[in-house]
Amino acid sequence: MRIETVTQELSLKRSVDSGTEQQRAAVQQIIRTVRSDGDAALLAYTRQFDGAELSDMRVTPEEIAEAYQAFPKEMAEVIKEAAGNISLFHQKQLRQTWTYTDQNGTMLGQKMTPLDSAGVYVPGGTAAYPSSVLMNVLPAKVAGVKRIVMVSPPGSDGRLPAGVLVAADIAGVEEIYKVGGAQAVAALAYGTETIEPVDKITGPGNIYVALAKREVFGDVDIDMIAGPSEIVVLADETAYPAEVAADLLSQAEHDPRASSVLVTPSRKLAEETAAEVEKQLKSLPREEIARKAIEDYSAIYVTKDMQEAVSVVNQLAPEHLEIMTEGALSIVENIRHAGAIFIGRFSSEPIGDYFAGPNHVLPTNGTARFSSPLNVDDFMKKSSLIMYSETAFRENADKVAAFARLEGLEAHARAVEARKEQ
Ligand code: HSO
Ligand code: ZN
Repeated sequence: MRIETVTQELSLKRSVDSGTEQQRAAVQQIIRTVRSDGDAALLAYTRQFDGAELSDMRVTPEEIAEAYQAFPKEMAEVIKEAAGNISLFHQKQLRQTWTYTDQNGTMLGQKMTPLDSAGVYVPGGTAAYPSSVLMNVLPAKVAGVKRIVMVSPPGSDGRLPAGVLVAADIAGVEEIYKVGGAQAVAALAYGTETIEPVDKITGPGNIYVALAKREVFGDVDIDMIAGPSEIVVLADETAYPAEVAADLLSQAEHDPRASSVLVTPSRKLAEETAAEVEKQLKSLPREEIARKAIEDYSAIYVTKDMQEAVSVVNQLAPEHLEIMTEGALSIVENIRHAGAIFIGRFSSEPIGDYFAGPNHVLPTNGTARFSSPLNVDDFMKKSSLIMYSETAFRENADKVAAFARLEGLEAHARAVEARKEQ
């Protein structure tokens, strides 16, 4: 693993895939076809892209029962426990409607309403993570979204993975369709004979899914477009190299373009961690993926002190930050940009990926500078409430009418004055 002394510019590259012109055109074509041909288009694309011959995309209660049969009982229990932790954490985020009344008797406020419906995309293949099902569905559940739809591309046998179905059932999803890719996004956005449209689409996917989400945005809401996973470990000489290396590799194994970074003022830790990464890589089942991520998108930065290390972290604005230093908690106040902050030796990132409760859908690629983890607010909207009292109205009507005339909007001014006369 590359060790560098921090100078002015950080050399780290991160990867954003914004797709080619050709991919964009293909996605637009798929969306058009789904809009015109509905279910027939979905079934044809599923045959073409997933090699599955379906007559109905709906997942039946029998399929859910079969999934439970095929899935280890004790793992279903673990998923249930994780779901409980995730729900509890997200309940804390729930905002209530609020109002206040001033001494003039005017009432102002903000009314919270869950979205009517949300669609969750679950990728196929090896990235069909039951944990991501929980992380996308449960905030919507806690928000009070009534209709939650899940879509996912079937294997060539026409089935979805048992773990995904079990997680969806535990999270309370009642509508699941075996369809993926840009065609699934189009169906969620515009509807077909079988699939009613939704108000918001969340969940990760390949480049076609990402491009399709961008395309339908505006007609429906979408979540962020996630890039490859990233971890930054901020550590000093008190950290254990074997643990730091294991954590770096835990995210490197996600994607050949994942980014794992150690920032430390300790050259000794840097060198020992680099050696550990090499050693541990050799025994990983996903060695090839992790090695690419480590070679191409990862680095160890040695800084002159902890203050410089913190400044590097803020520059990186990582998706995940682990702090393994003396007095780790006291460093948190100096961290300005990170999607999730894991504090201390026992908060290894996978604890958060699966179980602790906070969401694992986080801003990547430096977007933690301005965005937040997926949360309950993403599935709710606010309406402002204005109930002006007569006293307040009479006191302020002239000011408002004058403001309207300043903007050349006479009808606005008269709407106010119409009431003044009575
Ligand atoms: N670290 C990933 C989430 C994940 N990890 C799912 C395992 N499964 C992005 O936060
Ligand atoms: Zn992970």
